[in-house]
Amino acid sequence: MAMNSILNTDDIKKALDAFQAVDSFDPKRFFEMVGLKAKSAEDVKKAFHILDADSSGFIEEEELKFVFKHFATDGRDLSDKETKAFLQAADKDGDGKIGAEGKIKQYTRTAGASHIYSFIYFLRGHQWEP
Ligand SMILES: [Ca+2]
Repeated sequence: MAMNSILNTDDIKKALDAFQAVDSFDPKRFFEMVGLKAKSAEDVKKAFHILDADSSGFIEEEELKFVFKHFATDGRDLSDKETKAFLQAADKDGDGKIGAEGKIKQYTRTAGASHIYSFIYFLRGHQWEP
């Protein structure tokens, strides 16, 4: 599965072009531009699984670095600075990876859902509601 099966190819291209300059990456803006922010929980879940390349259930720092590669084979690597900023923006409980986050983890456990919803939370800025 590739991102272009979920997202519009033109949107992907526009977003990649917008953040072509090193240290210009804005993760929230990027995911908004590629159209992922407006996608259904089901599609965001698919995107999460693509970004979680080793299927660990988390998106780790190493996977964040290569986030553009999942959108285009010639996408540039993120700089260390961008990778750290990305991680900080989405890693609410500071465990060094994006996945089950503190309160959200508790909430999703109760709801019987999975950590993927913390990614949705990151994208949309509010709690995922079942
Ligand atoms: Ca992973």
